[in-house]
Amino acid sequence: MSHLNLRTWIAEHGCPVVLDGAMGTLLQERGWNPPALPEEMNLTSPKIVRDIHASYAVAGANIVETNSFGANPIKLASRNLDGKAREINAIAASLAKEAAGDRLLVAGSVGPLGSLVEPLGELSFEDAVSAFKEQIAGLAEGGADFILIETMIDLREAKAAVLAAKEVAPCLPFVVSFTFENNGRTLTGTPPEVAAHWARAIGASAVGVNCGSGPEEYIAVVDCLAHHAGIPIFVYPNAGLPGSQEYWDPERFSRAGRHLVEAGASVVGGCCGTTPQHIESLARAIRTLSLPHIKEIQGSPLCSISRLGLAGAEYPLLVIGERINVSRPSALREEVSRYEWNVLKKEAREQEEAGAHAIDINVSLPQIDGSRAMREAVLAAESATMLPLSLDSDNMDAIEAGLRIASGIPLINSVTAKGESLERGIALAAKYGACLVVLLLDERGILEDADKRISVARRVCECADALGFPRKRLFLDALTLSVGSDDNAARVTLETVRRIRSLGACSILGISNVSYGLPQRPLINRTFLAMAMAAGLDAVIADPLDSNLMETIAAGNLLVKRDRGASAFIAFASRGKGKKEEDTTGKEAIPQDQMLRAAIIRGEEDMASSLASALIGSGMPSMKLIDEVLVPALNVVGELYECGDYFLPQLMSSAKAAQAALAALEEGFSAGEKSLQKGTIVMATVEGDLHDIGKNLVALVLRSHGYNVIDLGKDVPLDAILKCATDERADVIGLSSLMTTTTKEMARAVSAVREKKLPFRVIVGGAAVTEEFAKHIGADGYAPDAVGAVKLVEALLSNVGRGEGK
Ligand code: B1M
Repeated sequence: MSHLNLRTWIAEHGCPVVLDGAMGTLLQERGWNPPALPEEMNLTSPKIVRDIHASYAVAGANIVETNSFGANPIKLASRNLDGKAREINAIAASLAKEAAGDRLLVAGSVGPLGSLVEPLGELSFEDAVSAFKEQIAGLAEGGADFILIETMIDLREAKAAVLAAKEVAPCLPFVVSFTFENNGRTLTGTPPEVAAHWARAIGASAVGVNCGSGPEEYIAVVDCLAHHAGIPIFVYPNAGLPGSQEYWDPERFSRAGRHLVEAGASVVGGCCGTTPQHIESLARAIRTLSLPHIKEIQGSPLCSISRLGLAGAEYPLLVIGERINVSRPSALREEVSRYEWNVLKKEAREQEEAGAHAIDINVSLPQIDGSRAMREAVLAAESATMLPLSLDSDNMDAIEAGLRIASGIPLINSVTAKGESLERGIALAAKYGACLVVLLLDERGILEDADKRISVARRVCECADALGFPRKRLFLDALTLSVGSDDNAARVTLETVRRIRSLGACSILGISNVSYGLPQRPLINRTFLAMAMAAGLDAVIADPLDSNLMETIAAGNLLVKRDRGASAFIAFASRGKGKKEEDTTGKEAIPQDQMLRAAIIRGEEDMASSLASALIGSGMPSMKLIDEVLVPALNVVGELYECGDYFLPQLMSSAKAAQAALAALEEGFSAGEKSLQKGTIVMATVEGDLHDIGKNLVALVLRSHGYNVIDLGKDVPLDAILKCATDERADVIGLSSLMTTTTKEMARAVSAVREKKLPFRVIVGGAAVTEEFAKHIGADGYAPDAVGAVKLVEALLSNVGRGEGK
């Protein structure tokens, strides 16, 4: 196996490196036909694949990518080729290697699996890792020089691919490249700064951006990556937006390539729509430019899928919320002992709202499986908050279980400076791209003076250096002891904090111990915190719901010059004012319908379900609840998504909460005229469309009015709908669509029914459909909502002898 140092290779190249261009279009020109997968050509037409690589080499590419983008066992299964995944990848790599010779590098291409990973989709994280492992093992076997994990939109899926690479091909460097939308984020909400910090932390040799809507859109993305990555940047955009316009010609593409290098890219190539001509022109255009300087990174990063929190001298004190801790009896502890997570989610949400920058999770109870608990707790917390997580346990197996699944850069809390504990902590943090809290105590226990604690700190830093782990990702805990039992305790801690800065690591403290055994603890705690901030404290583990403490932090940041222009303090002060006004007027209980609305918007499934049941129980008519609470709440979610405040994960959480509320309504509806059998309706959301909440609702209400409704679900092909309607001798086909792109399926359905002279009426509805559209496609009717659908069906069926003659 190769021991390439990709960063050095790029640096020694002397000028920007040229990556090759698209493969699919060229394969299509030479005989590849879907539904066969392009990667099948590795088996059936190896010469064609090799020739394409060679044409890119001739064009001036310095790196060629294997024809293996979708050659993972999950995608290959659609062609019954999953058993050949390793072989197809090995051949892909060897074909590229043959064309590349010794002069060029071969990048082993690894694209998304084609199934979303939990919790966005059904695929388990470990199944994703296994699928990637098979692919990467093949690429390594065939001689790829490095692994290029590309077109990633979900940080968790990218992490599965990275872990697979580390586990099956530990000697191969890897690069992770993301696809960003025009709003500057991936579809799941990751911005470039998070992608950049995460890729570096998890050990990528470079971070990249590829595909997308064209080179110009990526200039700002590359600029942002360059500020945050600290590693080289790959960029290989499409030659314009696929489908919507003609692809760009080579000249225009290569001009944009120059701008991408100027923005900070070290490696430039092409994605969809690019050809050897584009690459030749690009190579000519960028060869004369200098390699961009790689900027030194500021701050120590923690991040979630969408938020970055930086710690360090230039940044506000990083507040890690401490409330999710089962060490004391509480409702949280009760729930955690049953692996239930409602209180945990609530605590996570409340701490985020109170201004925490990260959330600590301690769910270690002796009677439960620590690894399972940590894993489930991480997923639950991530569904409730957008903040990075701190995984708190003395059980390293539990920490590792959490680290595997956590997205972004979490914090490990904590290890000691004792040899084995420290080394395992650093190894875990390096493998999973985490930061690490190290308590400054060693085999001798807690040391009583600052000199001794700093000598431990120095040893920790040297150990990290020796293992190649950056000091920036160490959070050294100077240890807080009670001034009640030792009046020198706080001074020693503060002095230790002051001196940690010079070691290039971060300092961190939990503060509440300082007042143990004394009266007026909150006063002592926040005074101590203010003094620690003056001494240069970078991060604190504290209760963000303690408003006095948060006030001290806001003012402290301002006073120690960690709040430029006082903007954070002013924002904090105005928020506080609003809150106080709210507090005086908000004494009455919030009405349950408003709580349900909020629960759906926040994606609180259990809460939505119990509130919906309670509202129905208190006599609220189901339709009123749907029309006045559920639908408006989802409309707010849609608006939040549209304006970029929500991303796919939040959209999905809200959808699940709405479904839970709907399920709670179902019982009330089933008391309807179920037995009447007034006619048969086949319902479906059309092919390509995954929205089914509205369709489920229409089906529910029709059923409650005595119709026999056969619900085929979502994303249903037209053939299946027609077959079912025929088999079931349906009276009506009801189609739902929420995407402008999928309404054309409705037109196809109406045409098919008319052409085949089938005896069904077709009615349509859904947010993307209008009365005019229904008329235009010749549908038998349109309904704006569920009640409208019942009226429509009743009108349609009262005009004919229903079911007769069938
Ligand atoms: Co998506 N989504 N979504 N989404 N989603 C919309 C529809 C969107 C408008 C959001 C936005 O950008 N503002 C937008 C579509 C833009 C467009 O094409 N014009 C959108 C997008 C872009 C997407 C994705 C592409 C996001 C992405 O991946 N980047 C993706 C597409 C996936 C796909 O379908 N291929 C996607 C995914 C999802 C989730 C899976 C996360 C989730 C759906 C989960 C599920 O349904 N199981 C989701 C959700 C929840 C929404 C919003 C927020 C809410 C939809 C909803 O359930 N509304 C939605 C924004 C919005 O609508 N405000 C949005 C409540 C529901 C009761 O209303 O379905 O209209 P509705 O049904 C009504 C009436 O229309 C009528 O009766 C119902 C009751 O009054 N009705 C009928 C419905 N069907 C009928 C049939 C009839 C008669 C009446 O006769 C047969």
